Amino acid sequence: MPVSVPHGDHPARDREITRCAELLERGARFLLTMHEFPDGDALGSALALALALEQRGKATVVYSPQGAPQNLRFLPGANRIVNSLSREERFDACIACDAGDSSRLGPDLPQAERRGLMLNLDHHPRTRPFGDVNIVDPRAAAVGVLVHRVLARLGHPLTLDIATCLWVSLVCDTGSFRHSNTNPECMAIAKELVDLGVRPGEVTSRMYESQPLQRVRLLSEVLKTLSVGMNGQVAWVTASREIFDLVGTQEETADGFISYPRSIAGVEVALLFREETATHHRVSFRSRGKVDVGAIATRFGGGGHHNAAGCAVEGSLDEVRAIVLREVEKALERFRR
Ligand SMILES: [Mn+2]
Repeated sequence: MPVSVPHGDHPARDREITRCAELLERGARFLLTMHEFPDGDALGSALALALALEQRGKATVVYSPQGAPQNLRFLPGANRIVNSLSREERFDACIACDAGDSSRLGPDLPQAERRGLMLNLDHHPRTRPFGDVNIVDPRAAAVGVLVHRVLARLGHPLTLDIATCLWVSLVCDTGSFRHSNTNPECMAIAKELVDLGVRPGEVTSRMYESQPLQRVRLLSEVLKTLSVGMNGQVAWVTASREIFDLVGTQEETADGFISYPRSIAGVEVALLFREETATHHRVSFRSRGKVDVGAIATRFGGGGHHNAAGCAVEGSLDEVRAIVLREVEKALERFRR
């Protein structure tokens, strides 16, 4: 049963969706890519579009330098992801999903003359519209919602594989339909996807209940670093090189650990510090809503949303923690009565 879903009530945005659909119809060979260290939204939206394009007789290459994280390798099409591109590759168009910023696309992205037009599908509010066609809608809960709008415009029927990719995109960016971005459009699409045969319980089990033992061991070490400040309004954990070496695992194994400091009562801002090298640290932020952590991350050259953001900061672990926490403190002080 078809479900009525609003596809872009904004006229300019609606035009962009039509332009995007026309470009996809015209081209024969497409490059699909996304931000580095992709999450379920980046991968799910890119793979959904790639599967649909293949069904429409197009050739597609899906490029992600880090491939797919272990818990997302079940995604239909994930086995086709390439982590490098040769200099000879040519495309009619390139589609960037969930990029946030052009600087977050992989190093092998071909120059404009070889990659064709750039389609930018995004919902990051601060995204600089780097595409030739930009479908950027911060109200979209996930980029999967934008892919759904484009496929609806094309009149493309959703297969179970496409539906599964879109479902993962929605589940990832709404925190399994728990976060404040969960809106009627995303729920209407979710219903359509379940109608098509997606099994939410099975996807949950694959995404969140198939952890490698080492990840839980890493978590137990990282949680020992939990610190709280600003009268309990800020909580942070640190994944140092020492901890990664102790457990014998990589930085991406700590993906999602920020949900633990975030879950503490009274915490407005949660942070995860990840030591990549002694002088280079990745910082993830989550906000309960008061503080715009996207603005803080942007100040450090990163980016993101009001409630979820990230950046990389140079300096020792102690220095990075001090300067970042100082910015969070300043942001919170504005709300003090
Ligand atoms: Mn996203």
